[in-house]
Amino acid sequence: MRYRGREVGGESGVHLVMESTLTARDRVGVQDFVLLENYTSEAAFIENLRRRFGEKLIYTYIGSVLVSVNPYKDLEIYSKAHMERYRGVSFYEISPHIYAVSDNTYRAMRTERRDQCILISGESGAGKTEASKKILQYYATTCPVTDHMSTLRDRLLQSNPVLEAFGNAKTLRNDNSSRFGKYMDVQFDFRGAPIGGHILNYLLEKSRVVHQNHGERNFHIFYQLLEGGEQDQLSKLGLERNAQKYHYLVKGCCPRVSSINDKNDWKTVRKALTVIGFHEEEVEDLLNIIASVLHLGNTQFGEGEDGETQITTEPQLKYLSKLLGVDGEALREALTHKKLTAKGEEMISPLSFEQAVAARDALAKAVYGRAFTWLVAKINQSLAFKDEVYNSSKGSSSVIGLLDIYGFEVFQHNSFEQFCINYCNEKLQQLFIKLTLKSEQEEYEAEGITWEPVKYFDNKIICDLVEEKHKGFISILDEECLRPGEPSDISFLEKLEDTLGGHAHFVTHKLANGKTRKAVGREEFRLIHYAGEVNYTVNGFLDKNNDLLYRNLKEVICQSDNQILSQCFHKEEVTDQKRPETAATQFKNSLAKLIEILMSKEPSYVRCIKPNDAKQSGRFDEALVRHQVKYLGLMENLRVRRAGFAYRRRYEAFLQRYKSLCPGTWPNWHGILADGVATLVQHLGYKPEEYKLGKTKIFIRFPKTLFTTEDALEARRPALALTLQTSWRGYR
Ligand code: AD9
Ligand code: MG
Repeated sequence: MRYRGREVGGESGVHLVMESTLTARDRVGVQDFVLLENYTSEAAFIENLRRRFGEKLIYTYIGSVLVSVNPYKDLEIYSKAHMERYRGVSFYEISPHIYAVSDNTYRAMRTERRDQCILISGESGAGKTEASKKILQYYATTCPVTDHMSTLRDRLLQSNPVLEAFGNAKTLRNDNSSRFGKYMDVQFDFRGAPIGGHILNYLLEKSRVVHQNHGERNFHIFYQLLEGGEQDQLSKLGLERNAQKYHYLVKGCCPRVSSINDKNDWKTVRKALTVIGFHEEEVEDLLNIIASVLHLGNTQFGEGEDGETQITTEPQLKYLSKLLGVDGEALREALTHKKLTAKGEEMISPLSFEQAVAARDALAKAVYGRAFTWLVAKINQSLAFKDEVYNSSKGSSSVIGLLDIYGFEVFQHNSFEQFCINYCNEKLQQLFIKLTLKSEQEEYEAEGITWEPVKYFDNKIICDLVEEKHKGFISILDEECLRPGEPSDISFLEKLEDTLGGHAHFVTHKLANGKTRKAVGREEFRLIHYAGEVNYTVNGFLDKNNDLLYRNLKEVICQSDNQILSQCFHKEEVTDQKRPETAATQFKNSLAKLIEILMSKEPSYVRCIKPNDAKQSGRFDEALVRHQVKYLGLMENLRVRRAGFAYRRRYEAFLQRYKSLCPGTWPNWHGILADGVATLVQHLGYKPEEYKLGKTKIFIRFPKTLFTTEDALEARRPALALTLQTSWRGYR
C-alpha cells in the first residue's frame, strides 16, 4: 500500500511522524490502525500487528488507545535516552510507545489541571504489570524532583517488588501473575513533581496460600525467604532451606521456575522493605507470619485414643505458638475444637479430621491475607503526602492513577477466584465501552458535529447478571450462604438454575441446549463472558464466599503479641454479633468504588495482547491474538474512531502545517482561524462530504483526503521540510 508507514499528523486521530524521523524498520505496517485502508477487516488488523511484532514494533495506536503486544524478551526501548525522546513531544509526532502515553497523560494533567488515569487491560500474561512499571519508571526518571522528593520516588518504585513478592505467583498463564488487583494514585504538586502515592488493593487470591494447581506456585515470598534468607534467620524461624519440605509449597509440584531467581529477588525485597521504611521489628513480625503459614501447612492431625482429632506434629505447634505470639495450648485447643453458643450457653465440641484441616487452612489464609492488607497500609503510610516535608499545598495537586488488575483468565478448573477476576474484567470492559464511546460522542457534540453511532456488544447484560439486586448471581450466592438449614454448593447451583435459567449468558448441564459448544459438568455452571465462555466448578463457592474463621481461632489470634497480627485481628470481631459482608459482596462494593474513582478522571488506555501461550519470544499465534482483538473490542474501537472522522486537528495546528499550500494563507494567516482553514481547504479542493468544521477543530472523514494533502506538501519539499519540521514539534 502506498501510504503504509507514512504517518500523517492528527490530534487524537492519525499520527504524525515525519518521514525523516522514521527508520526503514519503523515503516512496517501502520502505526495507527486508523490509517488502515481496509479498516473493517480483522485480517488486515491482525496482519498489521503481526508484521510490526515481527520487527519488534510492539506498540500500535488506535487513535489515542495504545495496543501493546508482549514481546516476551527485553527490548532496547526503555533506556533513559528513549524516555528523553518522548519527553514533552506531542503524542502524535513520534512512534507509538508506552512512554508517549505516560508523557501525554502527564502533560494533560499539568496543562488541563485534571486528574488522569491510565487503564491497562488484557488477559493474564499480556503485559499489564510490566506496562504499569514502565509508566512509573518514566515518571520517576523524567519528573522534576528535589532531595525530599527523591525519597518518595524511591519508595514508589520499591513498593513494586514488595507487593509482587507477597501478591504475585507463578501460574500456568504467567510466571509472575498478579494475584491481587492494584490501583495506584501518584500525586503531583503544581510544579509537576511527585509528592505522594496511594495504593488500593483488591481481593487477594488467598486460597493459593493452601493450595496450588498443578504447575503453579504459592506466592513468591515463601520461596524467596527459603532460598535467600540467612541461615540463622531460617533457624530462628524453624525453617529448612528446602521448599520441598513444606506442604503448602509443593501442591503444584513446581517449587522452582527457570525464569525466576528467588535468591536475588529476596535481596531486592529486603532492600525495598528498608527503603520503604519498615523497622527491623516489623520485618521480623512479617517473617514470623510467613514462617507460621509454612508451619501451619505442616501441622498434621490424627485420631487420639479417645477417638478425637488431635495434632500429631508437636514441633510444628511449638514453632507456631512462638511465631504467632500466642499460647500453645490455646492454639492446640482452637485448632481441634470449635466453640458453639446454644441457648445462651457456650459449648466446646471436637472437630472432625476434615474440619480440623479446614480450620487450619482457614487460619493460614486469614493470617496471610490480613498481613497483606497490613503491608499495603504500611506502604501507604510511607507514600502519604506530607505537607511539612514538601512545603507544598495538597489542594493544588493532581493525580495520575494507574490501574493494573488481574486479567481475564480461564483454566481447566475455574473456581470462585476466577469468577471474581473475570467479573472484574467485565466491569472494566463496561467502563471502556462507556468512556470511549462517551468521550467520542462528547467531542462531536462539543464541536457541533453530527455523530453516527456504531454497533457494539454491550456487556452490561453480563454485569447485571452478576450483580443485580435480589436476582443477580452474587445475591443468590449470599442468600444461600446465609440460609439456615444445610446450604451446599449443589443447592446453590440449583438456586442459580431456578433464577438465571433463562439468561442467555448462563448455562448449566441441565440448561445446555445448544447455547454453547463445550460440555458443562454436573457440578459446573458456565458464564458466557464478553471475552469467552468459562466453566466454573461450583465446589467451594459457599465456603470461599463466607470466608469464615472459627470464633475460638480468632480469639486466640486476637491475643497475639505479634504487632502485625494484633493490628489485623480485633477483639470486637469476636464479640460483634453482626455477620461480616461476604467476600463477593465486599468485592462488588470495592469494584463499584473503583469505577467511581476512574469515572472521575480523564482516562487513557493501554490494551495488552499476549502473542502466544508458551511465554516465548518471537511467536505470534494468530488464533490467540484474534481472540483477544475480538474480546478487547479493538475492531469496534477502530470502527468508532473511523465512523465519524479519522482525523481531527485544532485549527491553528492544521493551518501551521499546511498553510504553505495556499497563497491565501501563506506565509501567515491573520484573520479568524476557522476562516483560514476554510480558505485553505477550499483551495485544496476538499469536497463538502470529506470534512467538517467544528468550533475549534477541523474533522476529516477519510485518511485519503489527508494523504493527498500530504502529497502536495511533499511536492513542495525539500525546501520547506526543514522549517516545517522544526516548527511542528511540540505544536498541538
Ligand atoms: V496477570 O493478569 O498479572 O497474570 P500481566 O500483568 O498482564 O498478567 P505481566 O506484565 O506480568 O503480565 O507480563 C508477563 C511477562 O511477560 C513478564 O513477566 C515479562 O516476562 C513479559 N513481558 C511483559 N511485557 C513485557 C515488555 N514490555 N518487555 C519485555 C515483557 N517483556
Ligand atoms: Mg500482572
